[in-house]
Amino acid sequence: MASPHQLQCFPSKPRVFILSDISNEPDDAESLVRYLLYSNQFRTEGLVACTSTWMKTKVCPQDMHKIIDGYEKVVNNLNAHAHPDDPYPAAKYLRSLVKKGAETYGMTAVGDDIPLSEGAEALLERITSKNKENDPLWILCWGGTNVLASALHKLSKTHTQTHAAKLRSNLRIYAISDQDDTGLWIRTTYPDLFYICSVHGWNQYGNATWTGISGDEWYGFDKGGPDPAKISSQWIRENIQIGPFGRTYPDFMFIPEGDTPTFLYLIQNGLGVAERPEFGSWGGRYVATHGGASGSRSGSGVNGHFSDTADEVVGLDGRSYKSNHATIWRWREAFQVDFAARMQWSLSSDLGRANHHPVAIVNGSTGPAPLELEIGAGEVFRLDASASYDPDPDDSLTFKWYQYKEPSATQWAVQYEVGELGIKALNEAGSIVEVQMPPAEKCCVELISRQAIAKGQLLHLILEVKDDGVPALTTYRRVVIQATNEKLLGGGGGAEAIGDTMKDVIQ
Ligand SMILES: [Ca+2]
Ligand SMILES: [Ca+2]
Repeated sequence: MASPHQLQCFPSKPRVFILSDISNEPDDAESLVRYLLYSNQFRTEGLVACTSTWMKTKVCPQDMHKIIDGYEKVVNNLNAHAHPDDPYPAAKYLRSLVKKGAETYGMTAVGDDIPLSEGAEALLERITSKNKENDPLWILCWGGTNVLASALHKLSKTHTQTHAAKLRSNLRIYAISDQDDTGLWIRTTYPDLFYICSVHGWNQYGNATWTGISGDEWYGFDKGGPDPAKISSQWIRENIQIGPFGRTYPDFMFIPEGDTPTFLYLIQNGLGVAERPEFGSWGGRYVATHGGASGSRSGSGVNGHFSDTADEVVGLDGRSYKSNHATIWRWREAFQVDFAARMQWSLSSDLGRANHHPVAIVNGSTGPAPLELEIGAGEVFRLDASASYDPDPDDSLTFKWYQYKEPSATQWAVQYEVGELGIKALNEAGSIVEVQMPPAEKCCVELISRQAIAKGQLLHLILEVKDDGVPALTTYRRVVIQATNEKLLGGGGGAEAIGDTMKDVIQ
């Protein structure tokens, strides 16, 4: 049987504050159920029931309480499957976080003479509270954003401009589209805010990245690509709506769990890097909407808005799909199975009766943060994940390495821009590989001028370590490789030569 000390652990935990229009339809309740199964890897600091365009005049905190009541019945079981350093929060603590947002629509809750709702007070308190490590506060917006808008308005009225900007620089927002009129107001009033949000015509959610979680059939995109099997009512009934906690997961009306990508984005599985939306994760991939360097940071004086981009993924039918939705549905099998495994934890405290995640170790390094390397263009290097292990003694592991090209690109035509990493397995298990860097002319030249540069592309290699437990779980490790080119090789033949060519034609 697994030793609890061998289980995955989380040395740091993102601070999370959730705003949810729970009970406008069943999907926020579903998302909260899933969220609580991951709550031992977060520091949850707020659960506020809010309005949205779908529910304009009431809020439903009582439905958060119902889910927490279900959670209370299983939290001891969940703790048996968690590393002793990372226990699940007590139900009593979670209940203390539940507050009401304004019971009014959008901007009618925002203004000099309008008192803050108790939810907005709680959020403002978290925004202004000292936190020793200065860790960012992630505000996950599952409905309208007037709780956030009113807190930010109050912040700017009660603090100097500089201090308010400094406090805003510590906020990270992931909003599920704009669901009232405050989203646009927030982004235009405080353009420095780090704000992940798909932007599209009002209520045109089929265009939004987040619908990639489960919306392909309902919205009719990418038909034939994503596998609908693990989002079907039957699969949910058999794998999720089980036991005292799973039974709090309601049947879906439109699509299940539209809001879940906000925290899939933060899950510490080794895939995503929260500060870098363009790197991609279970919660999708987003890029800065302004020009300039990728990885724009809140408070840096530039626009902090991140929005849609695309990944090219081979679908269920073997065809290639390139869409914003694919940045999420490409991971569906893994994140659904992960959810199902955790629901199994809620049923029993017996470690032998459920599966637990592999622990991925690459070149002696473990943990969810990426392994960062600097390697010269054209060079060959080795990655060794053979020390990876599974806490369940009977499980064996498989290793899959692949390049994630899109995060390295600065534009849509990834195939013309990003150099190829050659990957060769050095042992039968595939746990040790040799990696060949692209030549300097592919990874260390300016895109248009083709001038050689000393620091070129940031290349991304993903390792998936998968066990053979039931259901089979995956842990990732991202290797981020800065391509270097000290001797400035590989340049030439770029745009500066275009003028010469034209002259030739004229002569
Ligand atoms: Ca919602
Ligand atoms: Ca396992």
